[in-house]
Amino acid sequence: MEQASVRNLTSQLAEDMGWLEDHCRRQGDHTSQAGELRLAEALVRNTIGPFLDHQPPEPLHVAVVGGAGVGKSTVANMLSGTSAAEANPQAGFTRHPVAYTSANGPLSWSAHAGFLGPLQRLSEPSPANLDADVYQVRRLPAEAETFSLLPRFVVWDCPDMTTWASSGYVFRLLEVAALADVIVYVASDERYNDEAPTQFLQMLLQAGKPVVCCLMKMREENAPAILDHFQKEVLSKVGAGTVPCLAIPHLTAEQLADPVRSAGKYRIPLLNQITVLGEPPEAARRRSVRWAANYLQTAQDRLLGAVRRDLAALHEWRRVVLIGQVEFDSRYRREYLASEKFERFDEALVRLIDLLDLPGVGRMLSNALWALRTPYRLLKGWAVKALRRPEAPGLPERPVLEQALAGWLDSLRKEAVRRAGSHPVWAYVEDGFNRDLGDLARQRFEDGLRNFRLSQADEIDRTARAIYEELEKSPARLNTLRGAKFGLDLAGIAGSVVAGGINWHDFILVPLAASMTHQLIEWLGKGYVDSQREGARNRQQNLETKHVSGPLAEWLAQWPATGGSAYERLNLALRRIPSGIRQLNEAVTQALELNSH
Ligand SMILES: Nc1nc2c(ncn2[C@@H]2O[C@H](COP(=O)(O)OP(=O)(O)O)[C@@H](O)[C@H]2O)c(=O)[nH]1
Ligand SMILES: [Mg+2]
Repeated sequence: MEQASVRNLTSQLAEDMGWLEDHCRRQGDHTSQAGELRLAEALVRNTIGPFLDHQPPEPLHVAVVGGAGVGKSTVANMLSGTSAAEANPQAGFTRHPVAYTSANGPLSWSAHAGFLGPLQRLSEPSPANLDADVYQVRRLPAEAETFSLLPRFVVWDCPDMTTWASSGYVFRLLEVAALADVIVYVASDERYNDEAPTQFLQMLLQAGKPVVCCLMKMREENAPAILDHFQKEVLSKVGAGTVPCLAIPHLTAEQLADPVRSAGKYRIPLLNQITVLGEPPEAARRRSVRWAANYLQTAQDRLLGAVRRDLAALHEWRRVVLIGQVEFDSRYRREYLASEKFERFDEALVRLIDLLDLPGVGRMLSNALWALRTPYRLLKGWAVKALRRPEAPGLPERPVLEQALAGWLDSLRKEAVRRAGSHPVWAYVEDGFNRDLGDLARQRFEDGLRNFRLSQADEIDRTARAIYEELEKSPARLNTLRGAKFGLDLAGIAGSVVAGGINWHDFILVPLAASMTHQLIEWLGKGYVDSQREGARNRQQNLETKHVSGPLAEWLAQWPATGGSAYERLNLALRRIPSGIRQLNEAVTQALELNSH
């Protein structure tokens, strides 16, 4: 992959995850997922990004983490061989990450674009309790190198792991934890089982970070028991396989003041553990990168799971919209289409019947037959009038559609109000209705209606015309039908003459036969036209769905995720993250292979 596209990929992925993280935090109820997302995005920008950008493996990074007041700064001092970190009895003193590096070491590692994400590097030295999204780098005198991890490692003293909700500095710590090639997890005897730090520890282990544990401040004689207890009660529960654990019993004031000379007994084994994990640096860094990429892949579902509730709510909204659409369509059918006659079809029927009469000489015969049918026609006209049930006049189309729309929008609004407490999507929709969602929907409806009208006029006309045009266009078929009808007429007349001989009965039977054959033809024609009419009704329903209710339903269902809303951004992030993770994994695999040759 090209260098530029690798950079785009990492920054896009980190940005999308960052957006999800903020989204989770805004929702308030899944801050631990926000924490995982933060770790994931920080792995992308602080570990994978620089590696793909060919950053050299040295210096490695070691981060000292743990609960409040457990002795992190004290341990950081042991690692850096100084007392530069402010060990402070006040819990939560360290509010932003502080890096300790050798005066001679390179600083280019901090120059990578996006390094530590939102944390700005402080240019002026400041106390560690400055509470802001910053980090600082303290360069230690060269002598510190003699008895410490410097310059091979940068030592990071971090803010406390207290609670997920704590005023935001937990996220600063995660930024550095993601960067680290080695984690030193510090716990003190009185609080090594605290819930939040244990969760953090578990998360770091899941992310494949090599961890060394330091248990602090116990009485020397209690150390073995406490180490044992910690293994059983904490490490085995978080699924940690073999995590090296060291005890650093309560130090004297003198040891605290000068850990290099006075506390070597505890310090040297700790330095050894970390050095082993960083040897050789290339391998250590490659392992960090491999694990980071694996973690993204395996934790993906859980990471995106944080927003599953949002997706479920959006899905539910869509379902409710579609239920409304079904009701809208069936109201249109019930209240309008079912009673609509489509008069064009009656005209078409008349023309169809007319067509079946013979032209030319045949016309005269037809006229004669027509005359013969006069008594029947008069009788029928009278009967039809007498028997016709008064029909309920159908409502005009527009008011029916308008009422159906009002009903639809009303039910959506009620549903939104009812569910507003269950998920912010519903509150968002309710708010939309309080503003202009109803008006916007009505505008959409009008647009749809206009398109519907255009296609509809055309459609009915065409179907009705097709009824007789088709026949007109095929003279052979027309003539066959005409012949058949005429034949029927004659047969009927001849039949009645034969049956009764020629006498006065014929004045009744012949017109009756002519009328009956005509009625038969009319019925056949009417059946045909009626089936065409029903077909037209169905097509009209489909056109309505296609132009009016369908587009409107789609628009309404999408509405919460459009117009720059949070849900629009959410959808975008959800689309991009999985493919981003896959591509990043491919790039990592490729780069690791290249590197190993
Ligand atoms: N006497 C004594 N005090 C300690 C020991 N470890 C830490 N402390 C003190 O406990 C307090 C908190 O330690 P610190 O390293 O600042 O903890 P942090 O908040 O985790 O960075 C400081 O006042 C330290 O001096 C120890 O082994 N012996
Ligand atoms: Mg501290």
